[in-house]
Amino acid sequence: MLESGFKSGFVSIVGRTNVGKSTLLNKMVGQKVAIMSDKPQTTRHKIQAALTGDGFQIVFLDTPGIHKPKHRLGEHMVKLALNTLREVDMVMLMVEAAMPGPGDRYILEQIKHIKNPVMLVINKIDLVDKNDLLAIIDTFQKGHNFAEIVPVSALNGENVQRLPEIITAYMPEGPQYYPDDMVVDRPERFIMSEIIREKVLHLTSQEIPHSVAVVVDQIEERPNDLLAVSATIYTERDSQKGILIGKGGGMLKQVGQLAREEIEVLLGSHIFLELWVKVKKDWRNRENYMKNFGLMEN
Ligand SMILES: Nc1nc2c(ncn2[C@@H]2O[C@H](COP(=O)(O)OP(=O)(O)OP(=O)(O)O)[C@@H](O)[C@H]2O)c(=O)[nH]1
Ligand SMILES: [Mg+2]
Repeated sequence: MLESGFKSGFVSIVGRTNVGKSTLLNKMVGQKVAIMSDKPQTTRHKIQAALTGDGFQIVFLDTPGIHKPKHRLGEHMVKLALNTLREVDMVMLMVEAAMPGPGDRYILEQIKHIKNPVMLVINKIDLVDKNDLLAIIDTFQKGHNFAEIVPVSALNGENVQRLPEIITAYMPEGPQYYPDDMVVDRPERFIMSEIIREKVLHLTSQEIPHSVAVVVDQIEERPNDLLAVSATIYTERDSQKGILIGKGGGMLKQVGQLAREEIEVLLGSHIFLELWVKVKKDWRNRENYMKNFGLMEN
């Protein structure tokens, strides 16, 4: 329904990997809709989440971090992110509070011809002192004609509450795209698989976080409000499978326990979580696997 005066639109959050895009999105919409980690290339999908307020609705797009891809999956992720630039009413370019590097310059080049407003969000200001921040703002300002520049800390929330009002000023009049009670465009099955992947990212290192995909195979309702969930963690090599299972199954147990606890809070039901680990060699270069794992559209 188009109410007169109602403002709405789409805002894509883009930037290098690990700058804090998903952390900011979660903070803005007030719930965890996207997983976060200190490992690069955490986000693999384009996730939409709505922030609805009095007279406005902003639909944010969380996107994979822009990086130099080393395989087909990476290429696809970067394309997903860059393709949003022209789909949205406003671009939110996120950088870290540091002098621009080659990665930032590449992205500035990509947004050069964007007609819609681009807002620069300088994140992680909790890590720099104010004088350095002024020099950083000054340098970025010379790199593009930004509609707005807002320094924030997505982690501690500094300045985050100012964003909706600033963004809404740039939104056109439009309909409410999402109902009031709908925040994220992804089903529970997707969110469960992401939570499991997040626990793997937190508990493992080096190549393992990147080589993992998670698919929820089955969700079955059992008596007494119990949900039995069965999921498979795919990885690329036998050695990685060994590490993921761990000594005496210890690693898998830890992943399962942390994921189960979070899914239980999310769904408010008791969860019986069964995890499997399988090897699909070189899956990140094979589109049929990427499609099967829900990482690419058919
Ligand atoms: N100190 C500090 N750390 C932050 C802040 N925002 C995010 N982080 C941390 O930065 C890391 C990356 O955060 P994510 O939100 O996963 O980053 P992302 O940009 O979505 O990363 P990709 O999905 O890989 O592109 C995590 O360890 C966060 O806790 C911040 O404001 N301050
Ligand atoms: Mg992310």
